[in-house]
Amino acid sequence: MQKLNEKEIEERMKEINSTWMIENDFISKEFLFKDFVQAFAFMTTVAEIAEKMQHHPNWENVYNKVHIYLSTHDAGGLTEKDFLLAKEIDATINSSQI
Ligand code: H2B
Repeated sequence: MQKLNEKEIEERMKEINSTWMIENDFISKEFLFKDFVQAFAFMTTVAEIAEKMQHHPNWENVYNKVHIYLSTHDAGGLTEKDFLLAKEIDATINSSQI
């Protein structure tokens, strides 16, 4: 998969929710839930999506917070796949999130 250049990244950023941020070679977003169970349920859903896409997030979980960082390790930067996964992740969000 082809690494996106700066202009392509800017264009893709406009297509995803504005809560995603660029952090070095990653796009990142923090998700907040009612409690650990809700956060972990979300992570399970994202894990299933990631397996289907064969594209996996870097993430941190502290109690009710899940911080996701997306990048394409094989390409050494951001690719189309990261933006596709970001869209899929946002689509899973429901009332379990605060
Ligand atoms: N996930 C991410 N985020 N980046 C990758 O480059 C990547 C991946 N490569 N998941 C995939 C797995 C690759 O190693 C397998 C063979 O599809």
